[in-house]
Amino acid sequence: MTHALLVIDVQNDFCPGGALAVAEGDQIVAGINAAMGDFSAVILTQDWHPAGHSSFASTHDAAPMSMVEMPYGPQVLWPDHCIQATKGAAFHADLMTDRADLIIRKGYNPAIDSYSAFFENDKTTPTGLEGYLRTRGTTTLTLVGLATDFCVNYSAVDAAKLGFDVTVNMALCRAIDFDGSLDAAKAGMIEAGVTLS
Ligand code: VGL
Ligand code: ZN
Repeated sequence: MTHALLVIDVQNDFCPGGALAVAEGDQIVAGINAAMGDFSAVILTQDWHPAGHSSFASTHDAAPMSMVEMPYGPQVLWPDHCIQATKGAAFHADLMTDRADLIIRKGYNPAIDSYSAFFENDKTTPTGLEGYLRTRGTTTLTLVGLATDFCVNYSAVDAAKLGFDVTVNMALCRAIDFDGSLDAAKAGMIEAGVTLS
């Protein structure tokens, strides 16, 4: 049985000074590094968008944080962030990336955003992470990272729906907290059977 640590999007653009900065996003890095030793697998996710991605407000000549209706449902329009191979898409310099068994990228499809590490925002296109975890015998997951209310939330809920035993270590997450999103995310995770610790 493998208990994996899933580290969500600890990237420069989500840290102070980044394009989609999460308050105190950098303050979880040391704690995440320290936690890695407690797990039999460490997996990092990396938000990885092509320039002109459909989730960018600039692509739609719209205001950042406005909403748009996509074929797969409502989508928040974000500032340009985590563009492939830029400094903003790189992991925070202090994150212990050497310890990772797998780095899984998401959001590379120009037409579909991907908050979850398991499925794109159409809720059907898989990233392949489920198969990776199952073939490694993983039953239990602990999630940490950025942002609590978007990519951590969507990943945790999908993982629980897929039947994994899921805990989110809230002390090692930070939130965007936009328009009530953090409270909604917490309620949704609990509803899905995720343990918030
Ligand atoms: C994220 C918004 C857009 C996240 C990624 O990592 O939570 N949020 N892309
Ligand atoms: Zn993104």
